[in-house]
Formats: sequence, structure tokens, C-alpha cells
Amino acid sequence: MTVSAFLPLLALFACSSKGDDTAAADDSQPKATAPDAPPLVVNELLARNDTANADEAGEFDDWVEIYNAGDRLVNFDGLYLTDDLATPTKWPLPAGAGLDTGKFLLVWCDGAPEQGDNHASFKLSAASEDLAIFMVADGFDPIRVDGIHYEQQQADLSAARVPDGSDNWQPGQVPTPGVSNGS
Ligand SMILES: [Ca+2]
Ligand SMILES: [Ca+2]
Ligand SMILES: [Ca+2]
Repeated sequence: MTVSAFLPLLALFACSSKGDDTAAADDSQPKATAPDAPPLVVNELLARNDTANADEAGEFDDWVEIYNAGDRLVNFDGLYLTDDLATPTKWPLPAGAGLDTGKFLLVWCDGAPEQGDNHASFKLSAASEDLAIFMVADGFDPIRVDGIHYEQQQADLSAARVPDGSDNWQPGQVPTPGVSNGS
């Protein structure tokens, strides 16, 4: 066999090898950018509800108010609420529902999801706890949308963002469940 007979084979091998290297390099690249988090915030919470307001079952349970601080409707698919940052997908926000811009959702944190779609599977601690909204998107770790770590709470007084959606958390507020925290 002559040297010239080998050349096409060598060329093919070189091409194939180069292709494999390129594929390996692509695998090491960062994945696509994560989708934008929706404009939902934890807007108010009442973690020690003695006499403030009762749920449909007549129970004075803890609650959290979620607010749409953005300019678009937010669908709840893939969104979760949790009181444990190590378990981001503890309780899914109501399936098939959403929150329009400027609107509020009251979620009872009573550990009684059988009482309705807006009853979370966990309770809030009056002493100290984390509370956060997470988003799940295919191919990504759960993404934190918003949340708060709060300290000791007083009976029948809430912690609230004033005004709604701002960074100004105020303790000791007269609760405003499901409506604006004022200004
Ligand atoms: Ca209840
Ligand atoms: Ca809890
Ligand atoms: Ca409120």
C-alpha cells in the first residue's frame, strides 16, 4: 500500500477526533440562563394569631400574604412556599391559579391543606423562622424568588413591608390580611 492510500483515512480520523473534542468542550459550558423569577414577594406575615382573624374553619391560624409587585399576571405553576430553606418545594402554591398585578393572596399556614387550596402544609413559628417563595424550572436547582428570616413575633401584630413590595419591613403592625399594608 502506498502512503497516498492512507491519507483519506487519516483525514477522516482527524476530523472525527476534532468533532469529539468539540462536543466535550460544549458539555463543560454553562447551561442556558435560568428563567426570570416572577415578581412575587412575601408582603406580610402573622406568626402568632390569637384573636386577629379566623379562617373558614373558625381557627385563628398563622398566615402569610403574598403580593404581585410586578406589572404582569403570575401563574403559580412551578412556585412553592416553604418555612425550611433546605426543603424549597414544601408546599406548592394553588395549582391552576395565579395572581394579577397589584393583587394579594392570603395563605393560611395551619398545616391543614385539607381545609382549602390556600392552606399550607406547615405552620409558622412565633419565635423565629424562614419563610420563602421558590421557583422550579426544568434543568435548574430551585430558585429563590423572595423570602424573609424573621425573629420573635408579638401576638396579633404582623410584620409587613410598608409600602407593599418595598424593602422596608416593619414589625408590630396592625394586620391587613389580603389588602394593602398602607404607606
Ligand atoms: Ca385552619
Ligand atoms: Ca414552621
Ligand atoms: Ca396586607
